[in-house]
Amino acid sequence: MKNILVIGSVGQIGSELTMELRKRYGNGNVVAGYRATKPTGDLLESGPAEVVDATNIEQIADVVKKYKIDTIYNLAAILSAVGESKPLIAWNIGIGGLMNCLEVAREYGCAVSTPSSIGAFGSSTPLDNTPQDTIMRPGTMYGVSKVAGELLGDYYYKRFGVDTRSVRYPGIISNVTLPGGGTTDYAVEIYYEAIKNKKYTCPLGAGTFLDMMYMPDAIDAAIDLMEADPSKLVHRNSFNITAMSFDPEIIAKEIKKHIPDFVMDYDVNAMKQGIANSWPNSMDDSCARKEWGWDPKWNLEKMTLDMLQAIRKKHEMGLF
Ligand code: NAD
Ligand code: AKB
Repeated sequence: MKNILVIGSVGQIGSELTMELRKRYGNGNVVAGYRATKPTGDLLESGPAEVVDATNIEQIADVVKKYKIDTIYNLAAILSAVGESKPLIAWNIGIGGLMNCLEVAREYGCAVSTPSSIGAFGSSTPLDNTPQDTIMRPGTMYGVSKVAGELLGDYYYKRFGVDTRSVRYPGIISNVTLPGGGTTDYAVEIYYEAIKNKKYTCPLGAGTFLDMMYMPDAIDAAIDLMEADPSKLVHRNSFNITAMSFDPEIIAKEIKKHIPDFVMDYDVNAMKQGIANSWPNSMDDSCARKEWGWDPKWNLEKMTLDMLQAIRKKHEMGLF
């Protein structure tokens, strides 16, 4: 990777991935692609930024030509909860946007990374120790687009030799940019509410186990996979990866170790609960470990300490 375009660079993952890519490959070599919201602060000032709507193939091609892009990270998506009320938009961005990236990549010889998700699985999938290769019949538009996206990635690799690689992310927890409307957002919101109000009302019920990951591991995974030796890759789209699995009770207990008067109650959101119930409790990520050395560094204890420190600092600065 030398010249990189990140589409969706102001989102939860994009805002941190773009900065890490700039650190590793040079500020001028990583273009922050955005659609409606212009990047601000370091993201805007540290390197090039261009309007790139994933649904506009000319815009992607123009930026690829202008900056001699060799790798596209396509992060444009509508996440699971929002996607249920906007299925057509979710499909057009998730699949129309991906098709545009793949076609541009085919013409200009780019590699493409488009994250998949635990949302690609559904209630007929084995939900414990979910295998890499298993039944995938999701019950959400988000999941339908993720399965189709995985298949398209493999198709463009096999049919046209486009270097497509991707991970199936679990819920990503971070403290820079808020999550964009998913089912796992609660695991970020709980930290903000713990700092601000010492109280959180959880939309998922006790006992709802889901895979999760701290952002630094998510960023490393995205970059390490694109840097991996292709001769070692048996799979391509997409690799199960996970760092921890917990339910709301477990994360609340961990927060209480640092904020003893923190309390959590429940107001279960039926739509989010239904989605969460159809997703894995915990995935088997042994293929990622074997094929490209996936090895997460952050567990719940370490992450909670770091999250609370970072969010407390933001609160003291009056940022929320
Ligand atoms: P996000 O919603 O925070 O960011 C997505 C970004 O894409 C936003 O900035 C949005 O403005 C932009 N966007 C929307 N439509 C666009 C378009 N037509 N053209 C260009 N940009 C557009 O999402 P995220 O959490 O950063 O997720 C990034 C990717 O990772 C997505 O594919 C998502 O499905 C996947 N993922 C995320 C998580 C997670 O927990 N965050 C977990 C699994 C997979
Ligand atoms: C969501 O909940 O939609 C995302 C995801 C796990 O894909 N965070």
